[in-house]
Amino acid sequence: MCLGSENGVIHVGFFKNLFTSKAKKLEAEKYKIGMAKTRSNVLSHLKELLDSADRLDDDLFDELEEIFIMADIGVNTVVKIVDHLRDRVGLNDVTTPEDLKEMIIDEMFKLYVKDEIVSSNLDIADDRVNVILFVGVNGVGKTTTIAKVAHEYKSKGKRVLMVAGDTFRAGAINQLGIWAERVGADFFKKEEGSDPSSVMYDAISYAKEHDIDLILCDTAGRLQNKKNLMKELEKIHKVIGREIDGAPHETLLVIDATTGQNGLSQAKIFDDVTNISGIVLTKLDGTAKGGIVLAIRDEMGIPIKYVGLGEKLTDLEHFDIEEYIYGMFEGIF
Ligand SMILES: Nc1nc2c(ncn2[C@@H]2O[C@H](COP(=O)(O)OP(=O)(O)OP(=O)(O)O)[C@@H](O)[C@H]2O)c(=O)[nH]1
Ligand SMILES: [Mg+2]
Repeated sequence: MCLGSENGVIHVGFFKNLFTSKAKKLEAEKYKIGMAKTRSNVLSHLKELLDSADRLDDDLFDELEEIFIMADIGVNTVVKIVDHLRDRVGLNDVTTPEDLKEMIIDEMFKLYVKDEIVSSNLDIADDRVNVILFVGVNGVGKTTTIAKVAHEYKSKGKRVLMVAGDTFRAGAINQLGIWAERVGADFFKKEEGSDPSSVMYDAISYAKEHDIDLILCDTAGRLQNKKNLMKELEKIHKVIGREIDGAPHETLLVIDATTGQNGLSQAKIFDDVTNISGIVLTKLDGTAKGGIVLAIRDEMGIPIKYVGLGEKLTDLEHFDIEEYIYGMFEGIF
């Protein structure tokens, strides 16, 4: 990852030089628009704090903690970040709040990247039928995200099948059907109340007969009973895996950013019962709690693959930590 970082500290003014390609800059602008609330409601306080402070004392670090917690970075993660900052300030003999800005950004990058290459690409290959399963609690944006992903892959020339695996209510089936028509994707459904696993089984037969490249499976988000949820998801996984080797190739957990830490604890239940390969964080545009990205990464260790930045089909972005940080801090630092 190229961040212009040397000796652990990012170069002063790195925002200006962050994006050299035009395409990348354009993508970053979408984050900037989508994260306007986080930037203006919370992180602008950070600028005020650092611009008005004249030394790095305990009060300043306490206030930093408060601001990060307001941005929903999560208490454990915030404590980690601020402890690192205190240590580094001491070790590097940093004395001015201005220098601390670069360190804050650097710590956030490091927290996300850790020691590995974090890719937001999906495991999708050209020579097979690919299956992606979407899970998550009610109302987080599963169905809308499926439509957005379908739109993305249709635009890339793939044949996409949207599968109505949320058989719990008729409305869910219809909603997905309407999206499929709008996107121009194939659509597979059975009647309300059908066993979701049997829907998946039949949908895979359809996919094999119709040269489908990518199957996107909707699921119901009921969480009332962990045991049932586990059983249902296990069964779905088993059926899909039996019909297509190595499938589902991705199981994406959808989390609503506006529900903050609460959403995060719900999400952990899914992580307990099924093998999650990536996170989709929706409604980042509707919240001042954009810091939740860092809490999810730190507490769940699962990469964020997509972020939802609005309700339109094109309001879905592959997650990129540089663009995200840019969206949070641009104009503040
Ligand atoms: N602002 C904003 N709204 C979103 C985003 N993603 C989804 N929504 C909205 O969130 C609401 C719920 O979305 P759905 O896709 O129906 O959620 P779901 O998880 O399928 O819900 P259930 O099927 O009831 O479990 C809808 O009004 C969407 O338009 C996003 O990224 N930003
Ligand atoms: Mg739905």
